[in-house]
Amino acid sequence: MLIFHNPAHARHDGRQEMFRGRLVPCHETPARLAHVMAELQRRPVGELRTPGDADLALIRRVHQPRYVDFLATAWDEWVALDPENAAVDVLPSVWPVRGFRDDVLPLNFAARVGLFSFDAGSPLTAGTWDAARTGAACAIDAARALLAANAPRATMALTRPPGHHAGADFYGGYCFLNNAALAAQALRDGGARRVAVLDVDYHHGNGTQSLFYERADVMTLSIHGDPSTEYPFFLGHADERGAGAGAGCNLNLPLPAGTDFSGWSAALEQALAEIRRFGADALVIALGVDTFEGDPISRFRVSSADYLRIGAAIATLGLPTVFTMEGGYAVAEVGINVVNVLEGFVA
Ligand code: OKP
Ligand code: ZN
Repeated sequence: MLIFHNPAHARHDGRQEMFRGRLVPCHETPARLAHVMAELQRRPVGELRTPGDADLALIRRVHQPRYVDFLATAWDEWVALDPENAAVDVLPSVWPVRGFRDDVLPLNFAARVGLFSFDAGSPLTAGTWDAARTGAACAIDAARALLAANAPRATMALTRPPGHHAGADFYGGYCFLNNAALAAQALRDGGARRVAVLDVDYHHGNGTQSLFYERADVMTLSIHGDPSTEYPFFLGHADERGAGAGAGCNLNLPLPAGTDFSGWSAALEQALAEIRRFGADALVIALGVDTFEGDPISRFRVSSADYLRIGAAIATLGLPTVFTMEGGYAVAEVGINVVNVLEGFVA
């Protein structure tokens, strides 16, 4: 297994996120990835690499160019408004909801922040663009490494910020560039005919779903907390099955809060059966370990040992596989849980 880790990840270090009317410390911290790196030192399940330069042309095909331009310049624009802004992160405060226009690009910076975001929980910081762009490079390189001669069976983009909530032209849910979608598109570009993206993070992968919703060449599947009660609330229901050419190519498996491994693994078996039926020739796993029983912001009951079984079950598909790192906020256990999935997969 080849693991592309993001040497710029710690440059994205949000100070605070909005929660119930207060600014609270961010859950999505550099320490998360440090714990995975430390666990990989103890249990080397793969070879570590750093990525090359990000393929901006590919990023601008998966995401809207005007959104990519916004991310690349947002911090400088923010500080240009007032030099004292450098001590504060960017958070949105106004959004174009139903009835507003989203086809005109506002000149006002705060208005553009709202246009391109969907929550106030995702601070944009001085290093966000560098971290996200380098993370995207990890995902693209991980996909391309899978298609090379003598390719390993699996690769990973070990990165943060995560990606699965980011859509064509919006960020949110701690995500800015959709690493799993970039990996899937790189696999398609490299010759994979049908790609499945299976999202096992606690939260529905709304960005990935929306990016491929009308496409028949990329199937998206997500196992997650029921959006009636769980973030991101406004997408992820079972009746969302894809549209147009992509009809039937999206599968959501929402589960109630409190679901334990027996309930969760039944959904996993259903997702794996769908991937076999679809005839995928490559797989992307959006790997969040916030399904863990000790996760501070999620409500499933998966144990550390269960992650070994999850990795082994995914491996039964026998597909070339790219893992992308998504959520997991029980910081002390995130390394053990991620490496357990990888160890279960390669065993
Ligand atoms: C990102 B990923 C907690 C509020 C929850 C958003 C959760 C984003 C999860 N105070 N805020 O899918 O792990
Ligand atoms: Zn999550």
